[in-house]
Amino acid sequence: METLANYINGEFIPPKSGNYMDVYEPATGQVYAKTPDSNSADIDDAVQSATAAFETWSNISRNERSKILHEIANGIESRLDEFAEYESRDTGKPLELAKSVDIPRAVTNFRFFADHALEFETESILDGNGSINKVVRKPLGVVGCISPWNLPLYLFSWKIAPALASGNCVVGKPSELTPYTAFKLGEICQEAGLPKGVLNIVHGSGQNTGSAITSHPEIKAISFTGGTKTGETISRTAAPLFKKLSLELGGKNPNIIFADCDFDTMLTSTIKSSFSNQGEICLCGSRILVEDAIYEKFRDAFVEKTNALIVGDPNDDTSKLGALISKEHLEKVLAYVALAKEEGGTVLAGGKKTSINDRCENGYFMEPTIIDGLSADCRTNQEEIFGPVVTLIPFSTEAEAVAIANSTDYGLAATIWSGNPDKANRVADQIDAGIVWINCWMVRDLRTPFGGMKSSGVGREGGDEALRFFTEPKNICMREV
Ligand code: TXE
Repeated sequence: METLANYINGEFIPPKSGNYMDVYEPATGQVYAKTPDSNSADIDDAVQSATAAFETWSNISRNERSKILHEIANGIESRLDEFAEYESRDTGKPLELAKSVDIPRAVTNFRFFADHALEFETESILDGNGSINKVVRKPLGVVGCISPWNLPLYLFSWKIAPALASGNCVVGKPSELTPYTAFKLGEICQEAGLPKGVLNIVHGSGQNTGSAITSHPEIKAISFTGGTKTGETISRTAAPLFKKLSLELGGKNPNIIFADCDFDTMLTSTIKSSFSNQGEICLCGSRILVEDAIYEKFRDAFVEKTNALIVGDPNDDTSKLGALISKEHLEKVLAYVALAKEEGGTVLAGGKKTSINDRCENGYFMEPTIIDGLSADCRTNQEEIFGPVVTLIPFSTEAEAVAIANSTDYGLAATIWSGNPDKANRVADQIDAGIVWINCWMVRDLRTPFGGMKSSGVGREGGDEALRFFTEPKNICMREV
């Protein structure tokens, strides 16, 4: 059994406490590795090495930093298949998805910020009365990046790349459920010539390692993606220390389907937005609002397509859904199906745990599930499930669709399907969500702001927003002499 190590000051080292946690392969239910459960002593070491590296890293040219980030991207890309296998083993997601989405996107994250940081300009503001304001931005120092298990390297790199590109040194923690690609990223950094201490990857639980990061006085900012409750806990710890906070939290995203949409395109996309990555993407649409006029037509076609999706061994090319992340998470998602039934819902497809033969017989698999007949305000329609479960909700007017869409505490993303651009834009304007897609889903230009409103988060990632977050502005106002 493999034993993972922390990557601190450019070296792989064991946790000081000697404590480890089991790492499970969700598709088999078997433990395949041990990962450190680091504590504040390890975080102290990581912060010390990051602090020591900061002066050099923040002062080398942007071009130099950019070159090294490109080398990291190249390093991951040259081992893409291998990294995809690690990611699929850790998460239970289909290997094909890890190969086509997760790892390529991690490569793109490093490349994008390597280039984007070069274009991030100092602003100049002339006041017309003889003075000029120059807004310069400096890196913060040592920053903390904490990421979840659903898109492990994709989301880890989405934070680390802008932090490093703008001159910060990082103490990063991947989810304890999916540590492997972050562990291997240390090798890539060594090969890419990233100076020691610039990126430190410390493994462990949220309770021990995560909280040691958020409470460390020398860590100037926390960029976090994960559950809303964890976001609350982190805010409570970090706010009194005046840390900058970027929180990307949960969602309960509505898909609003109008009768005048391109039905076939909408249906194909809705299958993806419901069940990609077993529904474990914060951007998945979990409440499908359908205009009365096409409700039955949509329901029947959607059920038929969903029943045709193959849940199977992540290593099989035919598998569209793999295993859920953990036994506990599978039980949580199944409990929501039971709750939906109690709340009066009808399960139209799926709803059960499913068994896969041979090596996957103890894996955490579940059928893609569709439920209808629930009120918009019941718990099933209000709480984040984060699994392959969607509900159907009919609506009759635009105003009703908007009211239902906005009726949860969340406000991450929404999708609108309509052949009428005026109507679609009018509705988009009224939806409380950080990201609204019209006639598409998951189309991302990395320059655009990414994040949620309400309980879905604070702040935005992506493009300039990320570089602003990881830098401190200073306004220098000079009067002409
Ligand atoms: O997230 P956690 P989990 C949602 C989804 C899911 C729920 C729980 O609803 O069911 O969150 O998932 C670290 N201080 N999303 O348990 O616990 C933890 O170790 C500092 C939405 O994985 O929030 C991990 O590295 N750190 C989401 C990271 O936080 C702490 C993606 C996320 O873990 C900590 C994943 C603490 N006190 C889950 N406690 C999305 N929006 O993409 C935990 N962590």
